Amino acid sequence: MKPGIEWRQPRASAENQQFAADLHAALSRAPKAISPKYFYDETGSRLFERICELPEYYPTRTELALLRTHAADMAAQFGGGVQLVEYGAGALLKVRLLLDALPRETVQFVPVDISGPHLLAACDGLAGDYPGLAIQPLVADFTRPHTLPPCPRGSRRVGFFPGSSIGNFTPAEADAFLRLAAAELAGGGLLIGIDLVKDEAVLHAAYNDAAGVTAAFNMNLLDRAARELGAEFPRDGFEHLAFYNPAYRRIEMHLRATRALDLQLGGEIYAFHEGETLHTEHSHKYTVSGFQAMAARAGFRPGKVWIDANRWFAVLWLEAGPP
Ligand code: AVJ
Repeated sequence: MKPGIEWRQPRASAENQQFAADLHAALSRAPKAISPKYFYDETGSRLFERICELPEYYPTRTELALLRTHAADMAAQFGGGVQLVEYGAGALLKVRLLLDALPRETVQFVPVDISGPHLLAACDGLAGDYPGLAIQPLVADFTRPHTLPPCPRGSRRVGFFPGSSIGNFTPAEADAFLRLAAAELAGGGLLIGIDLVKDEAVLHAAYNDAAGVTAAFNMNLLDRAARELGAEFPRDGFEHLAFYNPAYRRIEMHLRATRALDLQLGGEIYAFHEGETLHTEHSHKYTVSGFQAMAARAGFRPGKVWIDANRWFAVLWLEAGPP
């Protein structure tokens, strides 16, 4: 084998195979579209961390400021003992602000994430910084039926879903998630971060940063396909496209072919015509009342809301009715 092509050899893993199958399906449908979950390999996760620090990307710092300022008020909604369930736990940074406001011996923390190694590494870090905290990680896809550890006697279950991650869901998927959460959090509640509808220029800048980090993050979807699956395509034939679609109140991200080109994946050839896109993500924006109405339909009773002075981002407390 010639040196220089070896890196193209696919690493066979279950995750790889799922990516390959989903990418084939994505490229076969019209319009072409793939789940944003495939952004987040090592490289993509690092790029996302850089996005969170961009001057244009307001959601992360705005939500962190809300958590920092109002953690005690948020924790007061939880009541006494709490089984705190974080959906899509990731790096476990934001939850620390809540944990700092709760008496440690009254908390059982249950981070749920689909990526086992990442979750366990993050839990190790958390355990080191929060000695005595009960941590019960659960490796699972939280959008699908799963079984949480039993809620300790005398505690309420409280869900935590920060980051406007729910924005990646279609309204139907968001509704399904809220129904599932309302059922498993019955008698407790959900603390959720949502990105708000706002001036389009602010939204546009947040997904079209001057440094090009979001473009690289978007392009990593195809870069990853090249690295892991041996996909071949003219890399300079794709460009980052992100725009606000007011009809759906969402940012859409696409990779757009700047000319007619072919993408080769596992022996199949997928043709793109000039201007054709692969839809890689949507990021829905909500109004507080619109989101509360959707949550109410799913079985929650809307409670306190914390919003920044610009009204760019909100953290909502939602009470889950009795079982
Ligand atoms: C992690 C889904 C909340 O939609 O703003 C950031 C992902 N995409 N820049 C978002 C993202 C492009 C982010 N979420």
